Amino acid sequence: MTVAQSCMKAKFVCIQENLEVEVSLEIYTGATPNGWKITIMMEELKEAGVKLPEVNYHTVSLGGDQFTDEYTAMNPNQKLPTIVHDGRVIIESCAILQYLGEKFPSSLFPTDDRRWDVIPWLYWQAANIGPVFGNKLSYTRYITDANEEQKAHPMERFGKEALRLVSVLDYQLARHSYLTGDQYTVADIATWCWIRSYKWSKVDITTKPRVVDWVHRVRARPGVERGIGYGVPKDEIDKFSKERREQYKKGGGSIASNEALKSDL
Ligand SMILES: N[C@@H](CCC(=O)N[C@@H](CS)C(=O)NCC(=O)O)C(=O)O
Repeated sequence: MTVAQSCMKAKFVCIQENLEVEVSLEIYTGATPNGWKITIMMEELKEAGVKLPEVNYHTVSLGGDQFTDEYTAMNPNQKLPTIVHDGRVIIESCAILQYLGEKFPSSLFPTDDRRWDVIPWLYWQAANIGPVFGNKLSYTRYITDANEEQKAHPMERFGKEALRLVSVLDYQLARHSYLTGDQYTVADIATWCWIRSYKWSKVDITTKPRVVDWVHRVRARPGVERGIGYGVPKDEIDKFSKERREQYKKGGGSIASNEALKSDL
């Protein structure tokens, strides 16, 4: 189904809401750390026994789907993921996690005052882990339009900051078994999606055994196993093949290059 067709579908079911037809949940995502946050969340909700509406996945290929007029109308930030539910479009992966947590209650997102244990850490992920690990990854693997000398300063800066953030995570894990307490929540999902690929971004978390242990504990969850399988062959979930490394490098390189940076829509 094209983006336009699925938008129409979402609208159609909403119009029928008065007739008590179940509203579907349209998920626009892809095989990337921000994309997997949502596919993991959906699988975790299933694991939690939550009753979900009909869910339709639409893969956003970062070769250009994010820049089409239809996608931009939903997500003017032109990034994945995006969801459409009940006539509402939600952008930003962490806002989507919160939305799903509130709409489909489970232990993944407290609905009482304890949600304030979780929300600040979702913001922390969005404002720190994502951008810093994303930049570290870009300079480590993707950027081809800068030489080693030009890359040295941002590499050091984002590398140091990434390690500092890992030590913040370690501090939290010294006090309880998950990021925000003894309960696994959406904040763990959001943060884990970036930390788990520490080898790809070359951020050495191995000096923090508690963090390594948390990476393994989260990875062992059946919902996580299924969620990170979105868009990836089963035997490449934890280790990219040579071909996939090349494919990610090429795709990442063209997204990360200065040539690709637009200053306007
Ligand atoms: N803050 C956004 C970041 C989303 C983001 O950067 N998504 C990447 C994939 S992981 C993307 O769509 N990149 C495409 C591009 O930059 O053109 C969120 O959390 O949703």
